[in-house]
Amino acid sequence: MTDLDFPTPRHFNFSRIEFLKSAPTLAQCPEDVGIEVAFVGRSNAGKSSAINAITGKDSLARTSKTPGRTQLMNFFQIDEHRRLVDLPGYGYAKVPDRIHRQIEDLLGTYLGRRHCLQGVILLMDVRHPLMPSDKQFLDFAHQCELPVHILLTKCDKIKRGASQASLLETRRFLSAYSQITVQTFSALKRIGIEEVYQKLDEWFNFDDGEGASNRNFK
Ligand SMILES: Nc1nc2c(ncn2[C@@H]2O[C@H](COP(=O)(O)OP(=O)(O)OP(=O)(O)O)[C@@H](O)[C@H]2O)c(=O)[nH]1
Ligand SMILES: [Mg+2]
Repeated sequence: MTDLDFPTPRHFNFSRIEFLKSAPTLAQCPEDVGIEVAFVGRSNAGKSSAINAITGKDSLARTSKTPGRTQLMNFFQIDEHRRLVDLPGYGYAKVPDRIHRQIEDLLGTYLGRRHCLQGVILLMDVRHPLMPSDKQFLDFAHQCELPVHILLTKCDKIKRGASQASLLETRRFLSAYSQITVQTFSALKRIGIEEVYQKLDEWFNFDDGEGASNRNFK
């Protein structure tokens, strides 16, 4: 375990974020240094939309009504030491088996072996949380001891009571896991953005001047 040896900005800031590269394999990813936070979830869950809402850049990550749009790992550079990663979606039934396996292998390799990966933002549609592929992902993350923060997305599509019920149900399920937090979210209405910032501040070691401690690498 080593302390981070790069300076900590005093404020969370995405103003300079830009697309860095797309990678089809772990070998083609940027050098495994600094800190990465990756967005994962079923195809069409809203990963790319969340990245755009969180960074305040409408067309940074490509969004689509057609599931399975993001098939490569897309890296976005926040600053010299920090990156967000938009990962391919899993669980889309219409993708041929061969592509399914390719995506699963890619996700497993990246999530299991990437040293600079500090945490994962898992997106699930608030109307259909904890699908079998999500549970499979949570087990995998648990085995790898990967911290996970869940966004129950598209909460603008249902009434507040229904989204709170989904939140409670998900929390109940998660009581068996450690290192997993959950919140409701809407990219469209920007609901829950502050909560996401708090989590990213923690993972990215952004210091608000209130004495946030150095984070360690895994
Ligand atoms: N109403 C609403 N629609 C959303 C929200 N987030 C995403 N969407 C819509 O859901 C669809 C899929 O969003 P994407 O962000 O492309 O989803 P993705 O998870 O990146 O999908 P893949 O790259 O295919 O895995 C798009 O039509 C978005 O406009 C949200 O918070 N509210
Ligand atoms: Mg996408």
